[in-house]
Amino acid sequence: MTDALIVIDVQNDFCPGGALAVSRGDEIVTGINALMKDFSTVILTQDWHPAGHSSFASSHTGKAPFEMTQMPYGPQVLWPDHCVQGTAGADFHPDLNSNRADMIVRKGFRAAIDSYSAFFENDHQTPTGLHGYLQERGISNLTMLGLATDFCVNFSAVDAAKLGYDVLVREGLCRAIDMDGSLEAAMDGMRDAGVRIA
Ligand code: VGL
Ligand code: ZN
Repeated sequence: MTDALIVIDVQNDFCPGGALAVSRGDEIVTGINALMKDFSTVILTQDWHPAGHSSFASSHTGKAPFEMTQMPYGPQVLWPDHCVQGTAGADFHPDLNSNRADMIVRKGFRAAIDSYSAFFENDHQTPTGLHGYLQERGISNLTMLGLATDFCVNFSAVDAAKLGYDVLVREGLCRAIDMDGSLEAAMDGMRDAGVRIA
């Protein structure tokens, strides 16, 4: 009863053919569905940006996807347009058993700020409400997986560990973007934060 499975951003745009495709991102869906059977609580996160979101390179003149920019809250990678609210790319992968979700956390819906973590936006301050939800339900142990290992899974797992949760990341049920060593940095950062990796 104190455990939850948190499935991060298993959405069409992060799967092959999507706008910000993560290599082999679709491979994890069957395994995630199977693992859901071991949990009484399943929570999904959904990247959910308005058109013209400030994390999109297309919103910044002279910038290309995967370049960096400086936001008021710090450095930010600029992405191809992805997971725009109400589009097919923002939908969960069609085979993901989204019916199992008790709760769907949407994030990245404020135009001026990106949100990798399921707990806080990229200013590390604005809460999504997930912590309050878990606390009210008495959930203290989190298993996390999904897309992408080095961005949304990483930020979510590190924030969860900092908030005091016992956190396990199932690496085999994650896939990474892996730009400029971001995967290795993320794995080190998660371990340093006390996240267990299986
Ligand atoms: C993600 C980049 C931009 C993710 C979301 O789900 O890891 N990455 N938006
Ligand atoms: Zn996004």
